Formats: sequence, structure tokens, C-alpha cells
Amino acid sequence: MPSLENILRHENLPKEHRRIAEKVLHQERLTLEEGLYLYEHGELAFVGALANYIRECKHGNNTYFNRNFHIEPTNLCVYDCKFCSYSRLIKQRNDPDAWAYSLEEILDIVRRYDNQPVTEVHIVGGVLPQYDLAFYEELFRRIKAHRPELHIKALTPVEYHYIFKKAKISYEEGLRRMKEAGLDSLPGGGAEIFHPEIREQIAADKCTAEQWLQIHEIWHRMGGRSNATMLYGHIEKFWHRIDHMERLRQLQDRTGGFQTFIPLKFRNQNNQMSHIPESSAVEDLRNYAIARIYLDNFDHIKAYWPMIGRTLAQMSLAFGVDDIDGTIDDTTKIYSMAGAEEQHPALTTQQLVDLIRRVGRRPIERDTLYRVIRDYSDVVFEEDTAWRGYLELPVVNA
Ligand code: V47
Ligand code: SF4
Repeated sequence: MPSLENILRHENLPKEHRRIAEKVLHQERLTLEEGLYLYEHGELAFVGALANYIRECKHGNNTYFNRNFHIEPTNLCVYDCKFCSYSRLIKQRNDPDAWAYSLEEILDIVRRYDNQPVTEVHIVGGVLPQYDLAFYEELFRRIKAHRPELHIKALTPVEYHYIFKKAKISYEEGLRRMKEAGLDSLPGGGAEIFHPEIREQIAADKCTAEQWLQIHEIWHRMGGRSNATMLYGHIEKFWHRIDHMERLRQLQDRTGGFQTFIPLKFRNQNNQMSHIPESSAVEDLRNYAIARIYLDNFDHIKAYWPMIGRTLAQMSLAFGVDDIDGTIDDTTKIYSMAGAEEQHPALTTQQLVDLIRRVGRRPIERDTLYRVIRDYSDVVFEEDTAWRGYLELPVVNA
């Protein structure tokens, strides 16, 4: 990939390309119009070079991952998002693909990891009326009583808005009670596309963009950290993506509470939007790159490898991405049902480390708050169990 300096030396570089490249070089913020220009006219090599420059200024070769596991308590849901492949409406509770775990069953999943060095549990699923405020308070308390150091990253404004409204309490009061029960941070889900023109078509009824942003803002003001996502590659236009990122950038200016931005590629299997073709790998990489360039106040850009596959995740590390989530170990079906690349997503630490090293980056295990747990640059694994399906480049010393 050409370096930013080489790009600027190019005599035939279009004027607007040059202006944007110079702004990036001088760490100046892009306007809405410039962001849109990149989506409309930025070739992969150009936006990739800009994004990689920013990524390396911020993190060098460091590529972060964590050791976590996901629990989806239920796939029954009161909502009916058109892109959702895994949820079943509550009236379909007898569907063989439907599940709703009891509190004890969820705790059993947590206990399965007792002897494993995981640092985070990521809990998110459908919105089910019986999973109310008391249910989640009890769940978080019991998890903390069992394993106090395990970081609980759980639920999104979609659930919180529903639960707090039903309990007739304010967002502030609800989040305070969740925190007291053991909630540590919020994952980035439920954001989809903020603009009502799209949101009303694909995710009608659930929390609005304003409510999503308000809940994150209150959480940040309480000292909490959270992530943000964007579900792209369906019926939205480029300007909806920029509008989405602009709202996040403005909130981040006010609070600084977001840790990472996670673009989620729309997968089209088994949902009401299956007729829409999926975005190409080139478009996915361009999207990571433009997100890296536009969101100048976000520290991290994450590629969620189960959704896009390991090879594209490796490639994304040259297009602005510095985090590839974690070992995950997903016991349920939320992503495989949407047609994700990985049917049962799980990678061993060695496989993740190997995947990062093979594209010349430095694997760093982090906790949820991005504190370094271990630098794996020089770690030699005793047994070679690395998975050999992804990019096989000579190992470059990071
Ligand atoms: O909000 C649902 C998305 C999200 C599909 O914070 C789909 O660390 C693609 O937010 N195609 C939930 N995407 C997942 C999520 C997440 C994942 C990993 C890490 C983190 C984090 C957060 O999944 C939903 C929705 O946008 N989703 N259906 C689909 N067919
Ligand atoms: Fe329910 Fe979430 Fe699926 Fe929407 S995306 S139907 S809120 S589980």
C-alpha cells in the first residue's frame, strides 16, 4: 500500500483528494462533505493509505484482542427488525429454533468458563418482557458474586429503554441500578442506522437514535465506557453512514466515553431483507477506512471477525482497524443464522495471535477497557495448533 507521503507526491492526484490527504497529514478533522466525498470518490488504495497512516500514528502495529465469551439469553423478541435473522416473535415461542434461558441456565454458561482465562462476558439478546429490571439486577449480582473480576458488558439501549420504561423509572435511575448490580460497560449494538428515513424502515418501534445516544451519554457521564456500531450495506445511502458517524463524533466530543467503533456488515440470510445483495469485500474495506478517517476522536476501530471471516479481518488491519474483538466462543446462533462467515465462532488465543502476526502486526491482549494484559509479540506456543485457513504470508516481526 502506498504511504501517505508517496500519495501526496503524485502529480495527478485530484485536487480534492490532495486537500483531504493534507488534512489527514496535519491531523485536521474532515467535514461532512469531505466524508461524503470519500465515500463517493475515494478509491480503496487512497482511503486505505490515509486510514493506515492514522492507525499507525495512533497504535503503530499494535492489534488488540480480548478473551471473552458471548451469551444470548433469548432469541424471542417483542420487536421485528427487518434485518434480524435470529429473533423469533414471542408468539413463535414453540418454534424449534427459539430459546429463552432461565437465570440458572445463564449462570451455568458462566460457570462453564470457570477454569478459563476469560476477562469479559458479553450479554445481549432479544427483548423479552419477563427479563425485566429485577431479572437483570439479579443476574448481574449473581455473576459478580460468582466471579467478581469478570467484566460484564451487557445489553444495549434497545433493552434498557424497554426495561426502564416498563419499570417506570428514568434512564439515569435505571442505569444507576444496573451499575450497582454489577454492569461494567455497554456494547455497541442497537445503533443500526440512526437516520429516521432508514431506521423506520428496518427497525421500527425500537428505541430511536436520540434515545440510543441519550442512554450512552448518561452512561458516559456516570463514568462508564461503551462501544458504538453501524449496520451498513443494505438500503442506506452513503450520506446516511456519514450522518450516523457524525452523530457519534459529536457525542464523543461531549463525553469521550466511546472506546471503539464497530462497522457491522449486513448479512442477508434468513431475514426479511434477503433480497438485498451483500456489500463486496472492497466496499467493506473502504468502509473501515473511511470510518477510521472520519472518527478522529475514537481511539479504536474494531472488525468483528465472526461476521466477515478471518481473511477479511486480517486484511482490515491494513485499512484502519486495530482491534479484532476476541476469542468469543459463541454458544448460540445470533450470527450464524444471518449467514455470517463463521458458523460457530471460536478461536483459540494461539489462532488469534497467529492471525495477527501473519499480517505483520503486533498481537496485544487487552481487557475491556483497553488496558494491556499481555504483549504476544515474542510468545512461543508449545504446541502448534494454529488454524491454517487465512492469509499465509511469511511471519513479519511486529
Ligand atoms: O445491533 C443483527 C447486528 C448487532 C444482523 O460492542 C446484524 O463489542 C449483520 O452490536 N447482519 C449486535 N449484522 C451485535 C453487536 C456487537 C457485536 C460484536 C461486538 C460488539 C461490541 C457489539 O448485530 C445488532 C445489529 O446491528 N445484526 N442482524 C445481520 N443480519
Ligand atoms: Fe429484537 Fe434485536 Fe433482532 Fe431487533 S435486532 S428483532 S431488537 S433481537
